[in-house]
Amino acid sequence: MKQFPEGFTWGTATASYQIEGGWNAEGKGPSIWDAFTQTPGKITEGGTGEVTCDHYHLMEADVKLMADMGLKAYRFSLSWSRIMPTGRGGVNPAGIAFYSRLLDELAKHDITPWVTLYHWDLPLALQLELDGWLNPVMADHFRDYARVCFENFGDRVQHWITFNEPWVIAIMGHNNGIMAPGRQSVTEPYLVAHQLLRSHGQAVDLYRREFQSAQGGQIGITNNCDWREPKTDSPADQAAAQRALEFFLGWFADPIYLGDYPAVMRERLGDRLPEFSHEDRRLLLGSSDFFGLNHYSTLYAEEKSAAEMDQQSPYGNGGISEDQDVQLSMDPSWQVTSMQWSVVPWGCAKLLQWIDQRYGHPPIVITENGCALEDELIDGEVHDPARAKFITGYVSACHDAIQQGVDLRGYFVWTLMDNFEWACGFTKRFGLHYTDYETRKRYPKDSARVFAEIATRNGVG
Ligand code: PNW
Repeated sequence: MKQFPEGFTWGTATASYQIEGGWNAEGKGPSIWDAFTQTPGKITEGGTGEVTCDHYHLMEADVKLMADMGLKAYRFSLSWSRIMPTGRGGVNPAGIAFYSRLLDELAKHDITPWVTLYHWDLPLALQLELDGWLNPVMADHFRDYARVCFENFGDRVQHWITFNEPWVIAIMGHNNGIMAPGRQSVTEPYLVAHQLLRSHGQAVDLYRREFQSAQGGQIGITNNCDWREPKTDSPADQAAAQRALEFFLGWFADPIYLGDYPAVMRERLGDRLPEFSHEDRRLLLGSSDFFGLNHYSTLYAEEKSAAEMDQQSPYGNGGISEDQDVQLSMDPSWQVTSMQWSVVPWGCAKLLQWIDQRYGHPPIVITENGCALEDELIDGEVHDPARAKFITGYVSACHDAIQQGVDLRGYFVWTLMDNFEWACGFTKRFGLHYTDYETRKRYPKDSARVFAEIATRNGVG
C-alpha cells in the first residue's frame, strides 16, 4: 500500500454541458455547444447534450450516488447561460437556485465542491454579438459573471477554477474547429488564448480584492497538457520536446508564473502573439493559488520542419504544428484507450516534475485524469481490469512524483458518470467511440448559419 500525504484530495469531475441536459429548461439561454451540436456533421452520430445524464433533473439522486460511493470531493462546472441567459445583464433565478441546491446537497453529504466557472459552454449571444473570446471586452463580461457566482455561491465554495483547458478552447475551438465554435484559423487561437488569460486575471483580481478575505477560498486555473518525450536523445529531439511543452502548457502557465509567454513562442510567432499590457501582466503574475492540471496521455516528439512532416496524426498535435516544427508519434508498444490516447503512466510523473521545476514548486492538483474504455456488464457488474490498471498506473506515478518532492495535493478522476463526450458524442454505456474526424470533414465547416437560426428561435442576437 502506498501512502499519500494527509489531507490529499481524492475526487471525481464533470462538466455542465456534458451531464446536465435541461438545455432550455427554466430560463436557460443557449450556449455555443447547443448550437454546435445541432449543426449537422459536427458530432459523431449526431449526439447532443440536450438530455445527456439529465443531471439537471436528477441532481439529488446523483449526489446520493456520490455519497454512497464515499466521495469526498466533487469538481463540476457552472453553465454561464443557465445563470445569465445572454451572458450579460439579467440573471436567471432558476439557474442560481439549481446550483444553490446542488451546493447545499453536497454540504449535507460532506462532499467538498470544486467549482469551475467556465468549461466551454459560452452563452451563444456572446458568440453572435461579440465574436466570443476574440473580443477583448469579454474580460469585463467574464468578470461580471464571476461576480454573480462569487456573490451567490462563494459562501459555500472554497475552491474556484476560472477556466477549464484554455488550450482546448483555443486550438480545438479556433484552429482545427473540432469543438465549438468550430472555427479554423491560424491566427485566432493566439488571440483567443490572450483574451482567456486576461479574463482569468480579471476574475482572480476581483475575487482577491472583494471576496477572498471574507469567504476564505482559493482560486486557480486548470490547464491540460500531455507529456512530450524526446523520440531520441539527440539535442534536436530534446529541444523539440521542450518546445512542444512550451507551446502546449507554457503558453498558458508562463504568463501566470513567469510573467510572459515563452520566449520560443515570441521568436516563432512574432506579432501573431499579442503583447500583454502592463496592467494585464500585473494581474496575471501569481494569479493561481494552485496549479490545476488535466493530464491524459504521452507522445514522442521529434524535430521536423512543417514541410517534412508525415501526415498529421489523428490524435492532435498539441498546438499549431506548423509553428513548432515538431513531429509527434506513438510507440507501437504503448496501449491506447478507445479515444486512441496512449497509456503511459511514467509520462505523468515526468510532466509533474517538469511543472515543479519550471514554475518553482507550486502546489499542483490533477483536476482530471482517466480513460475511455469499453467494458462489459457480466452478471450486472462492470469488469474493467484495463481501467483499474490505468488508474493504478497513473496514481502510482503521482505517488512517485510526490516521493521525488513534487507538491501534488489532489487527484480527480474523469469522470463521475458516463456523459456526452463533446465531438465524440455518445457512446455505449461505458465506452467511447473513437472520434470520426473523417465523416465530420465532409460536412460544412461554418456553423454561423445554424448559430443564427438557433439564436432567432431563442430570441437572442
Ligand atoms: C478534457 N486533447 O478534454 C475535458 O476537460 C473533458 O471535458 C473531457 O471529457 C475529457 O478531457 C476527455 O476528453 C480534452 O486533445 C480534450 O489533448 C482534448 C484534449 C485534452 C482534453
